[in-house]
Amino acid sequence: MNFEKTPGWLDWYAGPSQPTFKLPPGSVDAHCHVFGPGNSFPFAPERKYTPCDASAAQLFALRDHLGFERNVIVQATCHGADNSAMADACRHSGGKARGVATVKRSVSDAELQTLHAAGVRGVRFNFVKRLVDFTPKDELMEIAGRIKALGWHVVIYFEAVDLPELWDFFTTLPTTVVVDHMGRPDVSKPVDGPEFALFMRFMQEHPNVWSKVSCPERLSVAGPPALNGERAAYRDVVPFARRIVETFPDRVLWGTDWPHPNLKDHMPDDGLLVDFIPHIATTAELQHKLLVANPMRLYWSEEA
Ligand code: 0GY
Repeated sequence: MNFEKTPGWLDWYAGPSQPTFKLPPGSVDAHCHVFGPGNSFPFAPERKYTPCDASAAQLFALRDHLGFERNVIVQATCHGADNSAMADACRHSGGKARGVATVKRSVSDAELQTLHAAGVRGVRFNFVKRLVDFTPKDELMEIAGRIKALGWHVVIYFEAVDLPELWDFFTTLPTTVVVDHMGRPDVSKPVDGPEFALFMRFMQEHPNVWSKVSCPERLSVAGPPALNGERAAYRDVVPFARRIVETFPDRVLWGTDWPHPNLKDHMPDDGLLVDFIPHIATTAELQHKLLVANPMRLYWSEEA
């Protein structure tokens, strides 16, 4: 079967630079994906984009290059609720990858057990309208109740403007709830403004809510640095991520988001992304929580 990549969608950045920041031993890249390869793991018919292939072997090579020890592989919408590529990558990781799946209400208990054995520890509910069609909330709540019994959590992905409408649903979820990419704040607005204050209140009032302080390359308006050797990229995102890390140090995660689906204007150098970390987690203690202690507690609780 042949898959035509979505026009304009860039391939991931080959040959990422060596980060200047040395990751603490045991660091986890807690948000990344595998795509296909499409010939082995076909993309979902209902997908909104067709990515380039990005295999588990390529992800594990990036992990080693950047200095991570483990990955959390998150099911992306282009694979729908067929978790085969993600689960296969987890199974072939030698225990160094966990997964976050997408499931439908029709998923059987046996299928959930198989995913658990592969390394899955969460499900993802996606509310970004350009990525998915609407799923009724009662269906999602039923799934949340079932996966809670397995000790899994729920990952939610949404745009900041949609938080007020989704608030009641999110705050009744019965599990740990992990927000992707800080709830996608508009970083051209003030960090002390009402939109980001609402997100901070969401975390403050709900101790089961965690946030990934990831994806500066997606959120930045300033963009990457000029190609002049400057490694301080995406600085307009720093105040937002740093505020979350310093206020909720025990409830934050970080990930590369490799291979960076749906980026059309530039493809980030993953080495530069790693060099973003010490700007948002400014002490060795905060870095250890963000990169090691927190993801280990959530995904490898038996070892943490
Ligand atoms: C991300 C972000 C995006 C895509 C997906 O599941 C997905 O397709 O999450 C996006 O387009 O913002 O986290 O990979």
